[in-house]
Amino acid sequence: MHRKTNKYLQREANLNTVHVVVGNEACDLDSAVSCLLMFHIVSKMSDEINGKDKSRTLYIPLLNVTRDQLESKCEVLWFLQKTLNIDKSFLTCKDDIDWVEIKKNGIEVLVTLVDHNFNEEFSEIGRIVEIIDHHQVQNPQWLIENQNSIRLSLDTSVGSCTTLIAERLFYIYAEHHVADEILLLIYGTVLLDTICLSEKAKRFTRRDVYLLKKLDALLGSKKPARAELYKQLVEVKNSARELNFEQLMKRDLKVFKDVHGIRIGIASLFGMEAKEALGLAANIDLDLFFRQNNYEAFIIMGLIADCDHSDSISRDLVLISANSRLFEELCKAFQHDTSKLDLAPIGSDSNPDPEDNIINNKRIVDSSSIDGNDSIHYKARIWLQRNVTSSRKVVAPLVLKVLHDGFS
Ligand SMILES: [Mn+2]
Repeated sequence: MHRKTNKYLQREANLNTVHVVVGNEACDLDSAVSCLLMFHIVSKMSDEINGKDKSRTLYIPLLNVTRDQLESKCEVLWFLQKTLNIDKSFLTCKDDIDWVEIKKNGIEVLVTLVDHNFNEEFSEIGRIVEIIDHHQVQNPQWLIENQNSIRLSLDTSVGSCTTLIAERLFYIYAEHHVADEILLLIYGTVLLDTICLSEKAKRFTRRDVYLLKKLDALLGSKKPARAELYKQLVEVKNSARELNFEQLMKRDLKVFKDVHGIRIGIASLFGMEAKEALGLAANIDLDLFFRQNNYEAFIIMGLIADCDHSDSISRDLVLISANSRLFEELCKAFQHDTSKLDLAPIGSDSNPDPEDNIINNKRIVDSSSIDGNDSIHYKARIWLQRNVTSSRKVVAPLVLKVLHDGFS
């Protein structure tokens, strides 16, 4: 049995319910902090509502990554340590829990999703009772079917899911009863997600701005210098530059799939161009990367932001696939006028098929069997993304639509 499952079950002998609060699979700072704050809120609310019965429900804040993957979430580990003095051994990861063991004795599992609104894995593990999120609805059909049993708080315009959860925290507690350490945790998370309220990136609404103002007032002399804290967080987030291509891609990754199990990964980079990452891809066995992860296509989103001086933001986008039909459909979707991306291809513009020769992973072609026709031919296309306000929240629905409409 897993160490943590064992510990939980021993501590709660009369357990009849486990309520797990789950963040999204990218496990970025917003997701991790949303998870911890929401855990605090639901367990606190339940104490007040259920009173004597509380000992029968166990609450677990669960980071939606394995312990191995947690290592690469540098800014999450750093900021939790810095603000709350929480060490990674206090955090619970996916592989710390053995759900079969927990459910053995008829224990019911309830699930709250934060910072995402669809989770196949946890729909099977338990019953989803609440969603609090700022992404586009990923599976509208499922949400409609379950709308009566799920409490839903969704605001897709807000920069940070933590903003929504902080508002609820302040609603439950008198504002001045929230510890400074928690206020700082919220502060940094919202700053990072809104790109320090950059006007150019426009990843915020009045709700985020209002929240930061409120935090300033509550923290008084302890309020952080925004640009400085933001810069620190970005530096830590990028501190693991020696990561190889696969580790780099996994740092902030979401995977989407269709009903047939076709998988497309979207990696989001911060402080690095997708073009640069593509350079790293040329040095690895790309086919192995695709096969091991079962990807049919892979997308990299780059972001360079300098909020210190010029408030300059640049974004680029890379698409890689060996499936030409899927490649074409995704290109069409991304390049369409309505995509909100405003893409300009980079590379050899004069070449009618610029994507053909960008990667062309030499190792695969060269090392293929005597019959060269068997080699898998990967195509890559790089664009400058002129609409810098569009993040993965914009790209993901386009990808899902291509998957949903079917491309083969
Ligand atoms: Mn988020």
